[in-house]
Amino acid sequence: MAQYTFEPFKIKSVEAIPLTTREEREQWIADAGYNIFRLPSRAVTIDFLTDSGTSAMSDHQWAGMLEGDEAYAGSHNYFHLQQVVRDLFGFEQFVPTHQGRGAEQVLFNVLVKPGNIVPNNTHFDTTRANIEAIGGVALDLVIPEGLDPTNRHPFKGNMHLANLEQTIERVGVENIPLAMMTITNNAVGGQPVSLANIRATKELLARYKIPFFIDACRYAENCYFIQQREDGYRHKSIPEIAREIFSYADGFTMSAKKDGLVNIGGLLAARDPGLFEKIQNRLILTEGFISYGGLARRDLEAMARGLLEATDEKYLAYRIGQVRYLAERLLEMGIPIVEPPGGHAVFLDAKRFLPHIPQSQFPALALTIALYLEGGIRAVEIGSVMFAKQDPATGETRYAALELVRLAIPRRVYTQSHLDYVAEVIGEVYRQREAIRGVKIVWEAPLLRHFTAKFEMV
Ligand code: P70
Repeated sequence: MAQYTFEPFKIKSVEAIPLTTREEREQWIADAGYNIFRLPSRAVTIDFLTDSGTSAMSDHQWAGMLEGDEAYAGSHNYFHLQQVVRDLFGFEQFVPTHQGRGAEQVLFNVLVKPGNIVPNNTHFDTTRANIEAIGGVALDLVIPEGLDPTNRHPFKGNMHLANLEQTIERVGVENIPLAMMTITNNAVGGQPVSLANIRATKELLARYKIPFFIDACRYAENCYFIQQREDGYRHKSIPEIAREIFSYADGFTMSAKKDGLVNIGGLLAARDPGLFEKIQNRLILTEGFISYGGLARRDLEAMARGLLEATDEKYLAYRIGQVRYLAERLLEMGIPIVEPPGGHAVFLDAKRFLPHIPQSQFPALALTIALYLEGGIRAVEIGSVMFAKQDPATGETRYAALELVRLAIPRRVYTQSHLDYVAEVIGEVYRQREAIRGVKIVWEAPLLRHFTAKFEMV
């Protein structure tokens, strides 16, 4: 039987969970055009849509909110955040942003030109879209193990270094304004990247003088995996590992809605003074002044405190343990998932779960709908609705490499019995899997279509 690492906190405030009937859910999901993003949260019993901005803040963070000094410029909460960014990441120059994509938008607008290429281990949806919106090309270069759901490589998020070098040689340094590394690698299953791989990526890029940026939203979870799995790090603390990771970076973007343990907020940091000046100017134009970046100052205080709390080893052991617990319960029932489980979510492998549904009928979305209908669980499709592309030359559809359903677990929100309920619901859906039908798109937006598209059952 799977082991559970108990919560290193007790509950001070509670929020009621909506309970619904199957008839109600059938109505809700049809009204939502079969898109779980269109469901009102009062129709959802267990909300595993995302771990982003959905965490529970601590009493210490809430107390900090009351200490928000709502000055437009130079609030003391900004200086507290500056101290934390310096201590944790070793960066002197940073700006707050309203969330991760705010940082991406500012960075790419000052660095990326149409036709430029931006390699990454794997871009997530908004990073890719913000590069493409400028006319750039977002390139995914994860190692092949990362695309094999059953391969138990300990660092499946790693960058494919040979492919990165070949890419640089092929397209030319002048066409690559920066390269990125997403830790953990969300799109392939919340999989970690090793410190050896981060160091080697930096060394390779440094030889070509290409700036190296980290997409840092789940960096603390990545640090925990390094501590547990990588030779030489067993006795290093999480902040020590973080300092080493970021010592290799020329800058980073971060959605603090993940390992910042806040409901809203982000960060953008860069070492180069010339670049940082451009960042500040763009930030003032689009996000806000440099000492608040689109956030209330109370939000900066919550972020400063949350960033520190997320590096606590007892918290991380519970956090990663919770994801592993759900994964093991599903594996005990023979349910196909991405193995080993990653840091923030369990990913169901829809290609193996629903082999009778072709990719043209979006098996991962079909499974997402089935989970909602069976138990009011809201998961998210990370497959061809999110990532399929039209080949510009032939007009043919290139489907996503993986068809996954992500069960993203909000931090410090759900307990073991919630996870047991989720496992039972998925077990029931698995028993009835042959009856699940595919879906087709009836309406879609030109960019980031997954958020708003409407579907019909085939
Ligand atoms: C998620 C959300 C956000 C994200 C990320 C990485 C590696 C940047 C960002 C942008 C997005 C999402 C997906 C499905 C449902 C809801 C939300 N990821 N880099 O859940 O950050 O959202 O703050 O602008 O994962 O993975 P932000």
